[in-house]
Amino acid sequence: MRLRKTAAKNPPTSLKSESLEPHRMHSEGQFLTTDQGIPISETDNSLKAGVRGPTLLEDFHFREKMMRFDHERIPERVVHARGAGAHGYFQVYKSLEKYTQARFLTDPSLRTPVFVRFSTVGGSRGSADTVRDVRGFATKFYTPEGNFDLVGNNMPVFFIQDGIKFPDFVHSVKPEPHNEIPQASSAHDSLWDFVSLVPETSHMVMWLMSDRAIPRSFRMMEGFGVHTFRLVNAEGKATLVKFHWKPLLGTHSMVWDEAQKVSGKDPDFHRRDLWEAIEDGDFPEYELGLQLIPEEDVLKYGFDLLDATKLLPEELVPVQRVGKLTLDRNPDNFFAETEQVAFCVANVVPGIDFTNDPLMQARLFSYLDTQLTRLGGPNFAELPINKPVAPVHNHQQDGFGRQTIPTSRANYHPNSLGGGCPFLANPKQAFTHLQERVDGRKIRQRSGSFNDHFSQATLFYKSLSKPEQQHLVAALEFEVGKVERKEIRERVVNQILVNIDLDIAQRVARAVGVAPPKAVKPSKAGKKAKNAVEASPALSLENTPKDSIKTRKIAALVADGFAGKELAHVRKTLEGLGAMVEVVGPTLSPVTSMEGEQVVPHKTYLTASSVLYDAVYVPGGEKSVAALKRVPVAVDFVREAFVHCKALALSGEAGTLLDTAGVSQLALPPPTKGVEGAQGVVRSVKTETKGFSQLFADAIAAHRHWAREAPPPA
Ligand code: HDD
Repeated sequence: MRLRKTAAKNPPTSLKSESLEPHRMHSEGQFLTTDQGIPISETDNSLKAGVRGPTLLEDFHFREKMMRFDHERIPERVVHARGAGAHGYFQVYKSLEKYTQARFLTDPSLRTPVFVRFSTVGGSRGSADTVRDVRGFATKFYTPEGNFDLVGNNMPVFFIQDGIKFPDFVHSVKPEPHNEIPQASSAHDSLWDFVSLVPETSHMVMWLMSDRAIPRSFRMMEGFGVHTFRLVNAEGKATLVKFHWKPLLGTHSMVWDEAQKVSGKDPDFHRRDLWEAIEDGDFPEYELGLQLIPEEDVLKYGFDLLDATKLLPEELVPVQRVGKLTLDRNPDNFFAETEQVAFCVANVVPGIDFTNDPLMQARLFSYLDTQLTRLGGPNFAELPINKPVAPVHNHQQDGFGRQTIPTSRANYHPNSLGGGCPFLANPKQAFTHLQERVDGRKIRQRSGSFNDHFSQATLFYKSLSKPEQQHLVAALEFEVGKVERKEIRERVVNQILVNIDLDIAQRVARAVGVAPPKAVKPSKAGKKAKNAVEASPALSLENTPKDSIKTRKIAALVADGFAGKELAHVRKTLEGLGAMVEVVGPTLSPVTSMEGEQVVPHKTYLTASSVLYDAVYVPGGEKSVAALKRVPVAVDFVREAFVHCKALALSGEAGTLLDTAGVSQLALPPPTKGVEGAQGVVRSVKTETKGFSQLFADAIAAHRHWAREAPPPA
């Protein structure tokens, strides 16, 4: 078993965490009681009339225990039901008072407590983590001026332009209503039916088919506020803003085959990864990035900044990194914190304001409304995890589950009985809605500036590296290939894909049994606007930082007779660089090295799997390698690491495992002297070769080695 670096809970680092302390139940050294505090000395037998007689109604302990159990479940979130949360803090680097009066963005000495919840969108609470989906990235800032919720995703755009279509979109992507199939998957008829009929989904669908939809970790994921918001300074001047989160570990993804296997091997993969990193003291960090745009530039870039299906390329307006978010404490209780946290896009503080993005406007209603059902009434803001650290005083009252005990007789405004309290805040400190001039007729119509649905879908595709493009096409072939109705497949190809890229359309058409289109048809949805950039390198994962192996997990595969000194050396180098090495052996009993030393494996070939690691290492040792070759699941480690393009280090005799795994024909020829690392496979002629560990570390830092990927079928 792996011992975590910090056995005890991290100390509460923030004001919010301290504010939760009175609500925590610490039961160490305490006896059992009922909810009424009555001591209980027997809880295994109900109260009966005779040892073989009926249970008695007066058994209040039984009744309470059963009643509480019967009502443990609450409705799961209608979307984003599966998630994982963490506490932390945010600190701005320098004052942004030029743009905003929000204190958490103007006071660099302030550590603002936060709670973050990451999620998938379509699956139920118990679904797997590594499905192809958008990831939610919702942050609650407990600022001195009240709660600010930045409820974003790991993709910068959205499927639809107007929130009134949200129920339609969500119905189409969720399991189909007649048989509740499939769980947590977009690869089915109703989603693609919707997509084929609603071209505004095109851009986001490209993101959903890209590697961004199968992140390696929540810790290695970007976040986006998606909409254009406003920052407002003390003089009332507004600046348009797009919010970004940039993970300091870089943005990294899995491959589809791996993600599907992880769903079975460890459905909690992302949740566990986040939890363990925080327990280990490897606190996830993200920088807050801002794209600041003058109000008058709202239409400058060939699209409308109020249209949530568009992104603003970083090459046009750079992302300024203004502060850092650190997640440093796991929740004490999943339900009380992660499940009960209630985010709301309408939770803004003075200095931040909305825009007329019709998707955002709908969200301002939906998030408040949904909690009434989910959290059982209007008092959810009083739940400990939702309660602001800023003082709360108002005339709201009563309702199910009220926690606060107002002490004043005056429950209305204005009043004299309560001395006029709570009195109105000074307008300079209060939230003041931006006095935007609005002039228009009531009309159910979309602005013409929202009409171009394809240019940015093309821009996204063109910005990807060749391997990313190949993954995206393969994802389309998989998803559309699962659609049963041919007319839907035809519409996806002929109404959507052909307008994005002819080559994509033709390749997908062939894969899904549809006649390949010949030329790009003019889009019915509107004329293509000219993009201000041809490609945006910032959108490709190829260009993410790849300079560290911090927190990466490496499996060291051993059997009796492995090269012990070599393993110790490689481990020391990798762990010194911040990676985690787990020894994987035949059983959990000690394994003996060729030098006679014993090592206790962390996992076995059965309990671990290549897909759960970033890289695989097999030390030399004739006897050990021969034993590994006899165990198919051990050989699978090498085969899968190779096929998934992960760093692979095989020293001495271990190099021959590539033959056993059946991938040697895809690998470069073995080295004839010393050590060699090509395409992420590091091999040496003998064990204990100089430079072996460092070459391996470099290969792990590169994340994946796509040159090894099998070429697409001709
Ligand atoms: Fe939403 C949850 C993100 C559009 C309605 N949404 C939810 C969560 C995230 C997002 C991260 C989970 C929050 C949590 O962890 O508790 N949603 C987005 C983004 C969108 C978006 C980035 C587009 C830019 N959402 C959107 C629209 C509507 C909703 C247009 C409705 C008009 N979203 C909801 C919801 C949820 C929700 C139904 C489910 C549970 C909840 O709010 O608290 O109200």
